[in-house]
Formats: sequence, C-alpha cells, structure tokens
Amino acid sequence: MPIAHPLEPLSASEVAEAVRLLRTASVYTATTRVISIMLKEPAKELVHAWPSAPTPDREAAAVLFDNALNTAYSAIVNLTAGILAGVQTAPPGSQPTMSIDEQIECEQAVLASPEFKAALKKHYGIEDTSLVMADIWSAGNYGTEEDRSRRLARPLCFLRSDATDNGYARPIEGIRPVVDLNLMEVIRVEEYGQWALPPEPGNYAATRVESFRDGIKPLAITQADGPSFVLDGHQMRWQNWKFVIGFNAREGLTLHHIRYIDQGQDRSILYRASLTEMVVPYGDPALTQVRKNAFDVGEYGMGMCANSLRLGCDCLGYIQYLDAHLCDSRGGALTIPQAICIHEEDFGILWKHTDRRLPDAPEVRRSRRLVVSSISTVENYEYGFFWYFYQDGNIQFEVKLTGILSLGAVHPGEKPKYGTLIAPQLYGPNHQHFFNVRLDFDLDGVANSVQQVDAVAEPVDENNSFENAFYAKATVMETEKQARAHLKLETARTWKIINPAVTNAVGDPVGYKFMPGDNSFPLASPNAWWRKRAGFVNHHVWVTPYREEEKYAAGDFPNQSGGGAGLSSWTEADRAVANTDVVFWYTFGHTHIPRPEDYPVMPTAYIGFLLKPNGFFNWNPANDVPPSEMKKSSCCGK
Ligand SMILES: [Cu+2]
Repeated sequence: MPIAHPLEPLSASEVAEAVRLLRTASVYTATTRVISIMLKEPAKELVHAWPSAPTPDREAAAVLFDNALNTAYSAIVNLTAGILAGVQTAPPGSQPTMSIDEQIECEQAVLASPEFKAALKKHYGIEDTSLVMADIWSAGNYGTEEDRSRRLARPLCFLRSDATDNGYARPIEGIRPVVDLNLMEVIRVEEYGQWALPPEPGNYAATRVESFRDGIKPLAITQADGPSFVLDGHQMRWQNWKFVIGFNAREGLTLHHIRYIDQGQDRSILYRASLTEMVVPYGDPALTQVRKNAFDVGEYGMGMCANSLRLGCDCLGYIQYLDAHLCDSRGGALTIPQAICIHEEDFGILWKHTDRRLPDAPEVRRSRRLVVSSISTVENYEYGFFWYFYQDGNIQFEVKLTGILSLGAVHPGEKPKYGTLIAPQLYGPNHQHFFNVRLDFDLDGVANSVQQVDAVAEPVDENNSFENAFYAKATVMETEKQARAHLKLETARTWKIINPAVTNAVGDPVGYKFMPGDNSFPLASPNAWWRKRAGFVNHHVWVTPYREEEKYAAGDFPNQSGGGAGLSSWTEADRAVANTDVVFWYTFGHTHIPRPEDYPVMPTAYIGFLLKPNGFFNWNPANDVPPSEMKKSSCCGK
C-alpha cells in the first residue's frame, strides 16, 4: 500500500515486518525484549523535497534489550528494502524504558516472593497477597555499583480491602521490594518500620459512589454536516492548517510538518513537536519516599502507557480516532485502539468589535479550535496531552494532570511536614512535575533564529520625562550557552523565533512568539541524584542546532543513568544557533503541594504554553472567518 506522507507513523503491518527483520539479527535471542519500534524519520531534506522528489525509504528504529546479557541495542531496519540495516550495542549500563510486559511481570514477581510475603505477614499479619498491588517504580540511580549493573525496579505496594476498591488508599508504607527485572525476581525487601494501613476507603468508581448529584441536563454537541477537518491517513487539513499526526511508544503523540496555507501559499511553521521527557521528583526525605522520582517518558514510555479513548467520556462531539501500532516486548502486535482523539471545539469569542455608528454592529466571530489529544496512565497518575490549533494562527500545548496522587501512610496524629494529610493517616508527599517539549521550528524555511524578548523600562531622562516609556528589547541568541534561560516575570520575558531572510509587509522578519505559561524552579538541590539525570530542569529554555540524534532532553537512556546526558551536555559545546536550523526546547514545571480535594482522584490541573504568530502574517489571519449564523437563544424558551 502506498504511504501518503513520509512522516506517517508505522502501520501495524510495518511493525510486524520490522519485528520479522529484527529477529534475523545475530543479537536477537530467546531472552531479547523489544522495547520499542518506531518510524525512523527520513532526513529532513528528503521530506522537504517531497512530494516533488520520490518518497524516501520507510525505515524503523528499534530498541532491543537482552535480559541475559543486561545489554541494550539500537537497530535500524529498512522496510522498503526488506533488510536489517544495522544493529549497534548501546553503551554499557544503558537501561532502556521498562516495557508494559515488565510492569505486569514485576508485579507478579513481588506477589510471588517469599521474602515479600514474610514481610507482609510480619508487619500486617496478612498471608494472602491476592489484594496487593505492586506498581513498578523505576529504581533511579543513587551512586552505587548496583544501580548500573542490574536492571532494577523498586515497586510501591498497596493493599486493597476488596477486589474492586481504590487500593491506593492503603499504602504499604514500610516495605519496599527491589526487583531485578533481568532475573524477574525480588532480590531484597527493604523494611523501614511499621505503619498501620490508613483506616478509611477512598472510592471513586461509579459502582462504589453512594449517591450522585442531580440537576445535570444533557449537553449535546452536534455537527450535522460533519466536522470541518479532513483526515487522510495521518495527514490533517483544517482551516488552512496542514500537519501530520505521529505516535510512538516513547513520546506518545507527536506532530510533524506543521504548515499553514496563507492565501494559497504553503508556509512551513514547525517541523516536529513532541514531549521528549518528564520527571516527577518527590520532596520528602523519609527513607520510604526519598527515592521516588519517575522519568515518565524515558523510563515508562508515554506512548506505551496511552489509553484507548472512549466517545462521550474522554472526547465529546464529532470525533475521529487514530489507533497506535506498537508491539509488546516479545515482538507481538500491540495496537492501542483509539489512542489519539481529533475533534473540534467551540472556543468562545475569536474577535469582536461594536462600532456604535454602524447599523450592522457588532461584528463578532466565534472561535473554533482543532484538538488533537492522547491520555496516558502511568500507574497512579494520568497525563493528557492536548495540542490545539486556532483560526488566528495560534498553536497551544496543554498538559492535563489528573489521576491519583502517589500516597503514603503516616502514624495516627502525625502531620507531615513534606506533604499534606488528605485523609486519616494518609498523606500526599510534595512533588513537582517537569515536562520538556522539543519544538523544531522551520519558519518559512529551515534557517531560523531565536530572539529573547524582554520588556524593559526606558531610563528616565529628557526623552522620558513622564517616566512611562518601555520597549521590547530583542536579543538574538548566538550560541547555546547564551540561549540557556529562565522565565523572567520582571521583563515579561518571551521568545520569538524568526526567519531573518523572510520579511513581512512592514519589513520585519517573519516570526512566531513563544508565550510561556505557569512554570516552576526545581526545589531539590542541584546535587540531588535525580537532578544529575535531569539536567533539562536547569533552565526553562534551551536552543540547539538541529541534530537528528538529539531527540530526548535527558538523553537516550535515562533509566538508572548516571546522569549528564541530553540537553545539559549537548549545549556545553556552545554551538552557534543563529540563522541556522534551530530547535527550541522548553522545560515547564508544576509544583504540586497536594490538597485534600486532590483525593481520591485529582481534579484536572493544567499547564502548557502558547505559540502565537508575531509578524508571520500581515494582519489578523482570522479576519476572513465568516460570522456565525444568528441564532435565537434557547434560554428560557425565547
Ligand atoms: Cu502531582
């Protein structure tokens, strides 16, 4: 079957063919796990030359891991030629993402462990492990030889009171099993003391809630003529926007080749946009909690943890879904049906003006946005990733945080300093969520520059005698070290990506503004173990020259890594970044001091950023949006 666009993700049959070719590799043995298989994107020049130039070869990039050898491999297969194109052994100690199979097998290993059972009996008098939940948690790296010499997990365990209740309400606080994922067995059980199980249930399931509020009448969203978007394979067209929707086991949802048809001209904006890493460090020094930090992209795989979305619940209106084609760790087909949701939303007023002198006043236009989203469940927590496209050229990314807090038990009467008591003897430790997004801009061509824009007050002198003047000071980022930056509220700091060679109607370079949203600074010391592995949290903004292999902010193998990889090390080279193919990286953090209202399931919290055309168009590109049909209000039957 012909492939419509060179950046479409691998189909189920392509994944199966890649597995077949990978199995021919000499390093592929009975103890090999397939960690991930994803499209190996063709060289950028070939994509930009397409469709005039021929469609590039379809290739897949895979990560393999041999449990017997504790060794990772990166492999490339050429699907067009039907050959295994190359296999590389990863540096010693590289631990790839934990697979879904390992999540399940790890829990089984804990429940079967005589040592774990003995600890459970000793602390809680329980012999039956059938109600125990063991969530795989990454082991991290704490500077010991063992951190690198084994493939480890350090699960957190909980005890349900029955088969369907919320097990997270009852943390088994004092017991931490450590699992060797290569042997798939518990190698030790750490015991830190005795905590009673918190006494109260925390149920949220519809079958468990005793009564529901009333008064909610149906709210129907109908699109009698269908949606305004056209989806062809994974190629989207909507309201002058064109882009390709991708998906892979590691990053989850990705967007590619984002273009805007501006008065008939096909203009490139972003070549690729994705979440490259995120880390959730916990802020409690208690021995049961201190090692908790999860790199949800590099250790768990955001795509691997994606949900199958349900109409009317996750998404409302006229929905188009896309399936995600992955594989399990033995190479078996693994399709997540309806992993990506695409729909339109009314988004209030796009623009409005009332000229009291004109008979047709007011002029008002409704805003419509296109939403492309996916949601991942990483054990207790949920993350929704929502990309929004607007009619005025804006692109927005929003992360929705929900799910269940990672909870701990405290003694009766104890008020935790490093967290919040949310129910009797149950607390949510303080933590942060740091996300990193990679934005490969190609504004009207690949050679772009990044300006840091600070609003600064004019000095008070004879030119500013009323002391009111301020201006936007734009500084072009010349090198990587200069471009490392933090948000700055004092100057309302933003960044502008420009193409210095292309000017707009007023003679300025075309540009897009990066508008940050909420953010945080990391609260752990720079010497904290997790921060050594998460150098990307050291700055909110990073700019690098495009390199195909520089994809993930904490490096290729952050799991159990000794640290130093990724953005923090690449940018030490201090390469030139002006008027070249630039990549803009943004780290944004959500500081979560838990509330009782976050329990049992946390109402959604939101964090993200906005990309806004800034001299990219010659005027409001949404000036041509037609007025909506005037409708009588249905309010009160009038
Ligand atoms: Cu949180």
